[in-house]
Amino acid sequence: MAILFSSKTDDPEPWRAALAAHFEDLDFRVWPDDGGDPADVEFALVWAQKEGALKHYPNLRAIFSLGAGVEHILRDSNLPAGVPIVRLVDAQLTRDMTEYVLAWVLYYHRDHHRYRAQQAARQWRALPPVVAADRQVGILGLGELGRASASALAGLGFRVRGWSRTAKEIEGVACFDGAGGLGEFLDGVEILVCLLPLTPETRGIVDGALLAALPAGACFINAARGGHMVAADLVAALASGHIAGATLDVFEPEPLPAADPLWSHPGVNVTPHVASITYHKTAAAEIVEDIRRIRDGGRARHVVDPAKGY
Ligand code: NDP
Ligand code: OXD
Repeated sequence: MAILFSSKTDDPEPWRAALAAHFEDLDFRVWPDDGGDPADVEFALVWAQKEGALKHYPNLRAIFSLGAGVEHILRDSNLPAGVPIVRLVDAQLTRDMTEYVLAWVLYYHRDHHRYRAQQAARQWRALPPVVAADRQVGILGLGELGRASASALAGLGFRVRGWSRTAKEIEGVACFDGAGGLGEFLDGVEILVCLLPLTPETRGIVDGALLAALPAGACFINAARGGHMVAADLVAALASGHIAGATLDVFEPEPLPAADPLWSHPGVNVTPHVASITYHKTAAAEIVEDIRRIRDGGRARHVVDPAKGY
């Protein structure tokens, strides 16, 4: 069975090894030196493929994203028509994202951003504590990742609210939906976490107006995509003191250029797109399950709706 691998950033070898453990007849081809007859290729595993590259495979049955996001596939205006695009849903990916969100929410909740500033000034001063039950955390996006983070935070006793496109019911989480529900969702959110997919609707959503709707001293964690955030608006909100801190894992462009002022901003923590990293073994097992379903005449489980963009 021929599988095409195409990624500018991922090493193909661990994927080859992980898939070879499941398929004895694996013919693993790495774009562009894919060799052989393109007509043999049934499946593609991709991260930000070259525009139009997938059109050269007439018998492609599914395109798998190497991660949860799919905007890196959908930005290609020359995709083969009718071939399902499948996003990655993997329990390990979800666990890792939950850890990242918990770590940084706790950082802000326990005032580590303020203690860091106090340390720089050699200032020994205990800040008045706020208990989790009095802390309002908001999650933009209640999908696989957002829902798990929201539930974990609720389990720690935080007041949690979440926002999604369609209505949700999640135990311990106040749910808001749609453009009409955004204002009510934001009201009183002291720590805001972005876990939305990047789509034409969500690009630039975290702008000056959204940040202004948060209470003074709020903090922001972006573990989704750099394109969700208007960086200049965030820097202005930090400068005014309205936003007290930001943790950013994702940027546009990536890597974050060395000259970007965000690197040295005292109110910003930068991580290099590591909130949740795809593990070859667990991810390959999910992809293999879908390949088996398709080959048995069924459908992959997490097919993207190109019209929605996620
Ligand atoms: P899902 O597709 O499972 O969930 C997306 C959520 O966003 C859904 O709740 C959806 O609403 C909501 N949503 C989408 N569009 C809108 C909108 N216009 N208005 C309101 N809500 C909206 O995605 P995942 O949870 O699996 O992943 C989310 C994103 O996290 C990925 O797309 C990726 O960009 C990012 N990511 C980042 C990583 C990192 O290391 N930094 C690692 C993995 C993922 P509804 O439920 O109603 O459809
Ligand atoms: C993903 C990512 O989308 O790692 O999975 O960003």
